[in-house]
Amino acid sequence: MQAGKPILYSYFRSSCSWRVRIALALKSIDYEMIPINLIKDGGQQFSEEFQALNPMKQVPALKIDGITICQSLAIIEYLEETRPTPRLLPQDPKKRALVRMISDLIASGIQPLQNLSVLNQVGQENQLTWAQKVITSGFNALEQILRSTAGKYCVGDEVSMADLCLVPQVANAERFKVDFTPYPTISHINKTLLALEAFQVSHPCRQPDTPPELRA
Ligand SMILES: N[C@@H](CCC(=O)N[C@@H](CS)C(=O)NCC(=O)O)C(=O)O
Repeated sequence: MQAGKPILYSYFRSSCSWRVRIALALKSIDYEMIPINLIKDGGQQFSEEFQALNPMKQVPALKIDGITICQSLAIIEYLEETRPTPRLLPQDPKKRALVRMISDLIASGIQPLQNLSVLNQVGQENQLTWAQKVITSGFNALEQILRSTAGKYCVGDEVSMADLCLVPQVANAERFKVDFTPYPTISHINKTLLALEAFQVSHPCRQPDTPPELRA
């Protein structure tokens, strides 16, 4: 088994990488970051070296405890099982199911439809309309669900994996200029979460690979 710090392969703007950065921050796990620039050099995710780590050619990937884990939710679940404090999945099985349901809604039902490789397929002139359409469709469902599950956060009053998915997806929606008027619950939870330190230190505007013009 490998000793030493975990290594996160991340891109500042990647919403899936941000999910994991929040988990690492909440659980106070010290780590090294290796930036993978998804644009530069035609996309560093396509390099042979990176493909050896993640054959899906996507970030994030986390080297930890002698293994490499890809897929942000699998990474978060591993961190949860090996470093359980603070909890990101509620103890109650019903709440746990709701957290996984919301996480999957975003991670399977929204983000993959508007990721970089899909946007490249739909063509430059259609990208904005396409991204708005898929995010709006997902957010319409999410807003309705959150009205019954939310307290302070997505499910009740404890920060959970669902919140780690929500905030980065809202940032994507903002980048694509989605109208938030129909989403008061999503907006309110997002604002509450962004006030927490773990969400701030992991924010795309504060990463080692954030370009100077996007730093805040
Ligand atoms: N299901 C994966 C999705 C990973 C993913 O889509 N990563 C994006 C950045 S958020 C990526 O690396 N895209 C590169 C590309 O599309 O070429 C996860 O949750 O980790």
